[in-house]
Amino acid sequence: MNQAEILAKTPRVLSREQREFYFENGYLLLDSFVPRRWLNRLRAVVDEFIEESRTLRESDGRFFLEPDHRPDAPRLRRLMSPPDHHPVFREFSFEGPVVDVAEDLLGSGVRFHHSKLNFKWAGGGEEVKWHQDIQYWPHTDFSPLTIGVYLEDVDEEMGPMGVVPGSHRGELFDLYDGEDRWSGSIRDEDLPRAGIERAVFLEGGAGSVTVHNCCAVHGSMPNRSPRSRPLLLQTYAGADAYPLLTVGTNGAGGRITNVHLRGERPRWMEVGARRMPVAPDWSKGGYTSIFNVQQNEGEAASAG
Ligand SMILES: O=C(O)CCC(=O)C(=O)O
Repeated sequence: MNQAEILAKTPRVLSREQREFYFENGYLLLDSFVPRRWLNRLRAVVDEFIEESRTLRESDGRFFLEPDHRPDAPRLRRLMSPPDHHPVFREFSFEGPVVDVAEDLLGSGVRFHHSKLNFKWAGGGEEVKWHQDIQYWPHTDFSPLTIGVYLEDVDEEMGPMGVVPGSHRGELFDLYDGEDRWSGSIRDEDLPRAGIERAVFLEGGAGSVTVHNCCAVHGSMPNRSPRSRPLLLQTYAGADAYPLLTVGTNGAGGRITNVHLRGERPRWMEVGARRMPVAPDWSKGGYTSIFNVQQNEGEAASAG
């Protein structure tokens, strides 16, 4: 869907100015957007996970720990794919108020791609170097966006999300280093072209929401404060944007990925500037063979 088509739709929660700001700048900040009721539920679950992490000595499939994590002093980098691990996270990512934000910015259809909870722990939680996201999980278009929710108040000392305004319309940088290894960050020699001196750091009270487009240059400083900065991130794409398998982290995220949440499931996609009708999604089963389909035999033949 193009921007004019998106703007022509009646929004659920965002004003026209907010939508136009996002299209122009590639990011948005919604101060204290998530209601207290939701925040309390999310924080209670996060506390359970922090308690559970005390038993761990090293990172596992769920938790990424900082090197000096200890049972009596947990230090977490990230909880991977929260919706895989707790129904409250799943409910939030699939039905929470952030899905309305995604719909207002993407148009009629919304597909959930993945989620993660970055803790940026008190007293040294690490920086996230300048990067763009689309190189990590390429899609058939550039609609994907990531919506972050600060679970606590976040000020300048705590390493808030920083975004370079307008960078989503600029260069897509090489995230390999000079020796052809994936570094996941923009090379030092390319940074002068990335405009990071213009970066805007998105501070906000608990429940504030950050949105950044998959092409926006973004990153964050270390957390130098004595307070942790839990940021719950979820990525959504337009329903007609498809993740490209066999590149990046597509397919390697969580168990729950590529869930169609809102709008009609499109019967077509656009690739290489050509529009083509596509078969239903049988990736989770139900397909038998071309013979069954063409002879219209059995339920599977008409699945989808
Ligand atoms: O946690 C942050 O400050 C930034 C996170 C981010 O950009 C990422 O995980 O891709």
